[in-house]
Amino acid sequence: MDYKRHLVTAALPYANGPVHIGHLAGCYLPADIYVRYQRAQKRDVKFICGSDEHGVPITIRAMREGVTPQDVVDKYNTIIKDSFAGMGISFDIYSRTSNKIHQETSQAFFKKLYDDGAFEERESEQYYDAEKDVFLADRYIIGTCPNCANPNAYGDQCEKCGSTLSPEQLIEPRSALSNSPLVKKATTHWYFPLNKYEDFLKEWIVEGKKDEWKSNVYGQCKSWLDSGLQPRAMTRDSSWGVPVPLPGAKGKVLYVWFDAPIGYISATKELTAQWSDYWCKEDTKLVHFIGKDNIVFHCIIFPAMLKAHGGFVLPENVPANEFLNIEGEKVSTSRNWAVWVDEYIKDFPDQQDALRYVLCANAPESKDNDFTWKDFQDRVNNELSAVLGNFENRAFVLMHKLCKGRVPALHADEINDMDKALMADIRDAKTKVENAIESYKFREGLAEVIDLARKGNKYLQDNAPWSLAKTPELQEANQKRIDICMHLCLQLTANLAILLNPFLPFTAGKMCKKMKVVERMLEWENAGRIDLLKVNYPLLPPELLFRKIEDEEVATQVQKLQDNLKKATQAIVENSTAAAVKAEQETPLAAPKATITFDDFAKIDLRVGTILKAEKVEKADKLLKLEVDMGTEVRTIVSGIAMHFSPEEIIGKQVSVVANLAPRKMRGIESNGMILMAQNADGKLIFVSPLATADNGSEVK
Ligand code: B3M
Ligand code: ZN
Repeated sequence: MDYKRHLVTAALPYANGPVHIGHLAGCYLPADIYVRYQRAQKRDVKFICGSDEHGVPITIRAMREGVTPQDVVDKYNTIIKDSFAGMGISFDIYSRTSNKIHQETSQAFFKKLYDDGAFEERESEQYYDAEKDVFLADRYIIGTCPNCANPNAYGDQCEKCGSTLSPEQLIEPRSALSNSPLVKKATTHWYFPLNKYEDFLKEWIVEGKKDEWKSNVYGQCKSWLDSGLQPRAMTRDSSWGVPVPLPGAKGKVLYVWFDAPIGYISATKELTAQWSDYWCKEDTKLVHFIGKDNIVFHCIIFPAMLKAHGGFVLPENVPANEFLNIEGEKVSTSRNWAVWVDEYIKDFPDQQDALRYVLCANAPESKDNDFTWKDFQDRVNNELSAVLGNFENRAFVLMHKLCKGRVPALHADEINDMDKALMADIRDAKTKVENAIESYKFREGLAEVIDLARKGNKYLQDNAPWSLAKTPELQEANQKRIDICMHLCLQLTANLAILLNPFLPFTAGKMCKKMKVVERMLEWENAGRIDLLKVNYPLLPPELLFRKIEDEEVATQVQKLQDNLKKATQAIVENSTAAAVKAEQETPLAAPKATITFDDFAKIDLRVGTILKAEKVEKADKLLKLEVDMGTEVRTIVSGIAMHFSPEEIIGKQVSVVANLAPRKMRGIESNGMILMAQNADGKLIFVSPLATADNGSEVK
């Protein structure tokens, strides 16, 4: 299809905390690269984002900080917006879902579905705080843990023994808001029958997008659809959110995942009077950039909503990325295990492109990836600086030394095969980078640009113009060859600026300044040309594009991560409200896995065991060596939980063990089995333990 316009959205971050580099790598950076490329192609493109200011995550943060939800969103909206701007993420609009236009747009959307009879109204019993006159989300409910008698367990989890709970299991549940006992009360909500859209979704995704969407995205959608969709409540009992626009719906708001994606529409309205061209005309290419935890909402729920409403285009693609871990550990906001973008900007002023480079070169495009500060240093120093920066610098230095600071002539009649090969490389690079970006393979695109710089270095090395000018006489005799070589190197430099621009816009801008060309040169159609710089044109003196990252900087950052983790962990232990905030995301749903047969399941020998001993494994931060009583024997099991638990706190714990896992050596220790763990969205691990003491060695089935 020949698209007339492009509408690109990036997930609206919850305004309940700053953004970290995992957010950048997973969503905002690829979106920005894509959009900058489209702009360079002079295509009509709008880049939409904004803060997601509703939902439980916001109200919890407010409770934790002892302020109003409005205070929370005002604070973090500013921090997030500045972080994006600081990193050169070039949204056409960064809006907020608390804006009036969004309230109106999402209410009108809901009302249309309601009037069309698209919802099912259902009544259910839910916990209610009579004193505060509110229904309570699980995390606002406190009571005594049925397992360990901790009197301050939460409705979804006991912090003391780590067990996962539901409010029904708590003994004497009470409200975290008023401390008063809870009652059950009937409440009515509007459910969106996703099951009715299964056929439409199957045809559209399973049949239509198989070869187009990334396999991680397609696979998750297919799993959801294969396991069958259920009606989902699109309203909540809360005082924070977009009020349900129906008479008699007092105290009810739209479910945050109903209103948030509509935020893309509201923000477009705010941006341009032509918003409906972008949302309603079939020749718009709509692309949602998101992280993998948002796939179901963008590929299944929102499209079904758009379909039910009618009149909107559906996303052409949803290139979701996987997650970026930090130093081998999952990012955790509550444990403060993250590299925050606002802090990076403070710690590394003017180094935006260094981070953009590393996050793109190491982007979690098809699997979870790891960010380490050492790798950051290596990539900046050994790739960005040593390959690209070095080539550009040599071209400038030599041009000043051997060509009087001016662009020398090409002498087209005297070019040789090596020159021709380089010219072909310049032309080919355009197509390669273009194809990679158009198919959302940003790592590949960036690697092609670096590869072109590498070819430039090799060409310089092979031609060695400095050796042709060892004496004034020699230089005079060789000047033509020197000119050709430097001419091509400078044209290559100009090409690098164009190709780099979507990825590293700050660097491309600097290169333009040094070449004294206007930024219009960066238009994509100019890539591949070797007449971008005019002969005899004087260029500015050389100046390094990148600085090296020092060992001390790496050490400081690694230390900072450890210090943050320590402080946050202490705060969680000391302050029980902070603990309530563990799961700060609104229902991060892991996709169901493919169906297995009973026989598949029966192959796993699951047993209960008790941890008798636990000790750290030398030179392995993450590993604990455990001795586990399995009833008939004591097993050694090496488990990657050392960042989550101290050895002392887990001794005596009963756990579930995969007992017939093939032995594996880790750090020289043979591990005989695996301990089962639940993992929260924020990365926290919880033991999967029997609710009452079981015999060691008893089978779990
Ligand atoms: N705020 C979840 C998240 O930040 C959610 C995205 C909304 S996109 C419409 O991961
Ligand atoms: Zn407990």
